[in-house]
Amino acid sequence: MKKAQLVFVPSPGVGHLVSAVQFAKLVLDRNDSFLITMLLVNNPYDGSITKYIESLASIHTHIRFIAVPATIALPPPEALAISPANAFSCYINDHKTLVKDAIVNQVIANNPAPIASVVFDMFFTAAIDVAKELGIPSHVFFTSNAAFLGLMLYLSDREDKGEPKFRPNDHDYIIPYYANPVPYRVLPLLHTDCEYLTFASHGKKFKDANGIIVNTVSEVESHAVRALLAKDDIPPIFNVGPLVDHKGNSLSGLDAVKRDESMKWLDDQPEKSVVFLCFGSGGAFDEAQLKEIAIGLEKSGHRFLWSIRLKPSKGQLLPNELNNYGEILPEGFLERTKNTGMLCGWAPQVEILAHKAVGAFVSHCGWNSTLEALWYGVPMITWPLYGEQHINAFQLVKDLGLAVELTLDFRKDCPEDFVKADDITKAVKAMMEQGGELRDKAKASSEMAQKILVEGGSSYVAVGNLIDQWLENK
Ligand code: UPG
Repeated sequence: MKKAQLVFVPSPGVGHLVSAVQFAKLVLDRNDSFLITMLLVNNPYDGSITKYIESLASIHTHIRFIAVPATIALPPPEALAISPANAFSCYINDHKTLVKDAIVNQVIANNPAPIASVVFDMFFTAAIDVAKELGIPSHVFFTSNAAFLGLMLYLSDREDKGEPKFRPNDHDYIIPYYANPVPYRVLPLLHTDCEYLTFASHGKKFKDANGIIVNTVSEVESHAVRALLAKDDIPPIFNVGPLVDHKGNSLSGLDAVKRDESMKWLDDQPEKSVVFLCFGSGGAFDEAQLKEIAIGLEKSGHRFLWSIRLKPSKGQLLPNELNNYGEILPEGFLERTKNTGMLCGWAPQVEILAHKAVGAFVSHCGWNSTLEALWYGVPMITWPLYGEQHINAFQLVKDLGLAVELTLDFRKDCPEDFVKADDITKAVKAMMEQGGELRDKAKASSEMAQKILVEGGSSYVAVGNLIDQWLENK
């Protein structure tokens, strides 16, 4: 069979890379006539990514990883703090020419097989122009959910109609992709006009692509998926999720001894008795908040496995050994909880969620974490930190009934935002002691998610349709 090429350009963040790589693998599993090249943009703020990519490259020898030269000036940390989506988008999109050069000189020049598509991350919409200049189709790879895709399209429509940006005293918004009216407080990522415009302008560009690939479970997000289907000014949507890296231990920062320690500890715990706490690739807290979490967990009386990370404040060194957290946590906490609790650093999250001892997941509601919990039927407790995590948490609690609310509007870098120990205790107890209904729902969603990937399932069909589109484009 004649080969076709695909060029993937993911964003340089763990939460974006994981699903892009999973998707590339899935495409190759379905049709190994594709040659896939991943063009990788440098992310010096996250050293763990380099390790992750090195391990990926050694495992997935059938995917070619090419680093785009690291010559673009980095957004200064202050710009990232003020307007993260904007600073991150500008940085990635400034790679436009470098990406074009890489496609011409390293992909086209090395192989005569035609490129069926440039599959680019939701933040790298300049890739559409690159693809157009080269006469190649392009597809958005949307690493978050269908409802959030809808929200970005909705913002772009509001802009086109000259409607106002979001303001604190607005009534809750009726956004067709969410079943319930959405309050301003769960949209902190759109509170500044600059961030609002960033998401609106990416949303507008999506319309110029040849398709939008979404990492979601259509049957779980049925409301959003239906609303997107009803929209007639967007390219075809392919819901190909849930893309989960079941061997997630190739991820950064995890050493085998620590992994074994956590897993062995879980093996000794009763079924569904452990609350797992983990807050994604950027989830760290200050000392006071860590202390408060410890108090809340201890008071709940439930077992816990906590991926703990301290946010470095100026001049402060991170405790590099977990035992050193004893100095930060309440006096005697580690001793008192030594039979019921376990701390870890970077967690083997997917393996933990798959373990029968885990009964609930306190999560920042990053979309990969959400899909991983969904796959393994673990009900969630919401503690969003930044990005679109708040609106994800809102959707999980209010629209989908898959999570208990701990907070929906905590902002990671807002010193006045603080989650109290009592609220943590209450949410943990609510889930562990009265969460039967949520647990049943999580189980049902898990069964659904596992069905749709196999032959005849909606994701399976979507991937097939996409591959057909690519091969016709060839
Ligand atoms: N993970 C671990 N161990 C840890 C922490 C994370 O294995 O200790 C893994 C986790 O299993 C998941 C990934 O790292 O596969 C994290 O992804 P995600 O849950 O999506 O969180 P973020 O890294 O925060 O992801 C970014 C954004 C988030 C967005 C997501 C997808 O912060 O808001 O939903 O990208 O676009």
